[in-house]
Amino acid sequence: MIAIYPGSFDPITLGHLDIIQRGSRLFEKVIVAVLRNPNKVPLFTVQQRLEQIHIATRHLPNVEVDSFDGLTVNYAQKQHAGVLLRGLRAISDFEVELQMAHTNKTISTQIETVFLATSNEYSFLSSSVVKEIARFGGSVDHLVPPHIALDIYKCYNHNSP
Ligand code: COD
Repeated sequence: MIAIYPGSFDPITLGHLDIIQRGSRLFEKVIVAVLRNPNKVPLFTVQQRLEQIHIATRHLPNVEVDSFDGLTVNYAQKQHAGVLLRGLRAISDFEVELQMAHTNKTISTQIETVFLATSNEYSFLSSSVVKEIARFGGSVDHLVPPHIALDIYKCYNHNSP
């Protein structure tokens, strides 16, 4: 079974990578799919995010990286995927994710959403938290892979604190 792990990944964090790693043990193939979203101004371009994720997942042979636009379920069908993989950190995630899963079910009954609970050590972690810490000069070395930390420091014009 092929699983799509869709998201913004701006940038990808150790929390996302934990879900990818664990998902790669459950599914034949996991496609990490970055949404090309014209309505959001991201920190990193889609191309930069694809490269960041590619480097961060290159040790996982059954993980691929791609970008998409439009509806996630349409993209999943095009890739012959049966599952959308999502991560859950808290009740607040659950509410949003459940609504998204139900919405997606109304568009395609053939795609199932599978949730993996966050690992304890990443339960607080989000791309927004990473950006906020870096914006105010803090270290994100413990939150993202080293090559992504460097990209982030470059964006905010500071070196590793
Ligand atoms: N631990 C575990 N899981 C985590 C962690 C963590 N620390 N951090 C994030 N996650 C999970 C998130 O809960 C999510 O499941 C996934 O990782 C990706 O997170 P983000 O924030 O990078 O991406 P999102 O949630 O913004 O992505 C939203 C989509 C792009 C998937 C969604 O907007 C979408 O499908 N858009 C396309 C249009 C569409 O199909 N709409 C219909 C559905 S409503």
